[in-house]
Amino acid sequence: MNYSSDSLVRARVCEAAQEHYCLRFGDGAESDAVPAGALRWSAELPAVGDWVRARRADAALALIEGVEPRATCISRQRPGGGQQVLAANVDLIVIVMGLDGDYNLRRLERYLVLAAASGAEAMVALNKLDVCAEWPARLAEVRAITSAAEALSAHQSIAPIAEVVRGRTVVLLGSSGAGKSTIANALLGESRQATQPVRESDSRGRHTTTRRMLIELPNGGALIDTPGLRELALWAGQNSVDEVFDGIATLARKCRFHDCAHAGEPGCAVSAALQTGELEPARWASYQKLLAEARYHERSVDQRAAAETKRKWKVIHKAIRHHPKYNR
Ligand SMILES: Nc1nc2c(ncn2[C@@H]2O[C@H](COP(=O)(O)OP(=O)(O)OP(=O)(O)O)[C@@H](O)[C@H]2O)c(=O)[nH]1
Ligand SMILES: [Mg+2]
Ligand SMILES: [Zn+2]
Repeated sequence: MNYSSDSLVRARVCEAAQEHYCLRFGDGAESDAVPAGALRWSAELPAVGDWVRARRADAALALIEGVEPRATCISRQRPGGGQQVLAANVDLIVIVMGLDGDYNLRRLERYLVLAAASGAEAMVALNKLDVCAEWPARLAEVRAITSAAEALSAHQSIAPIAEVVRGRTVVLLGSSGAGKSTIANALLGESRQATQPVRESDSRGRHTTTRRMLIELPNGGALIDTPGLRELALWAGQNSVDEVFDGIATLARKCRFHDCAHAGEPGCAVSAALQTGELEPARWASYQKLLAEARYHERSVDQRAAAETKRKWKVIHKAIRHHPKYNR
């Protein structure tokens, strides 16, 4: 076997699911892959979009030896707790939301916070304008939350997003049935990804896409289609929330007391804005909810880090105690 370093090649992870990986190499070849021993025990397992160093054991299998540092990283809290990296090294996150029953500004805000924490740029694609006569009003509503938003019908034309996507690594995020795979197919110019009609009663999708997959785009760049997420617990700090709710964060700093709890204190700018209607109660509630979640996340990450440091030192101390030099 050849262990020389020049047999290590750079590759990109195009699929990552439970110990099974698929890599794409510079020459366009794809191969199944498994993490090498050392990597298997590290916390940082590769995610879709990662750049890795791999050794091609044979034509059918590669060994992943290391993961390159990530330029951006989209994470959520795994339903059972802990970090789940949804995609790495993404330039642009396209949050896809249907203009049918899927339309929900509060959920959109949650996606925006997740995007803000990732380091990637984000835009909103309001899909299915063909089934929603009041789409211009809804687009205006979304643009009041984030300026980077376009309305389109993936069945008619993807022109509104085709330009921003060109040449970059793009991930499509959104609920099941929002039309992510339909948009992916339109961008690819072929029906590669399976799609399925949504339930008529409530526009809910049928979780058609089951794996996150990176697909090369014909004009350069890459596209990651993802399964619709049922849950989206934040893996983000307070900064990301304040970034998305920029106006509210600024407003709250105008309260008379710097530690104002916005609960009826005199000179509270938030209460005043709620009273005049300048601040929508639902948006204020959404901000508070996400901020509380982000605070909780920050605390739990701190605790986890402290526990991890303690564990590491325990291992080191034990190793030192058992080292022959100290047992002479
Ligand atoms: N009317 C209309 N239907 C659309 C549009 N875009 C997608 N659809 C339909 O919406 C349904 C769901 O689309 P998919 O692309 O499968 O949705 P998805 O987001 O990939 O869903 P999951 O893979 O389950 O996460 C399909 O029947 C699509 O044909 C659109 O612009 N207008
Ligand atoms: Mg899909
Ligand atoms: Zn206040």
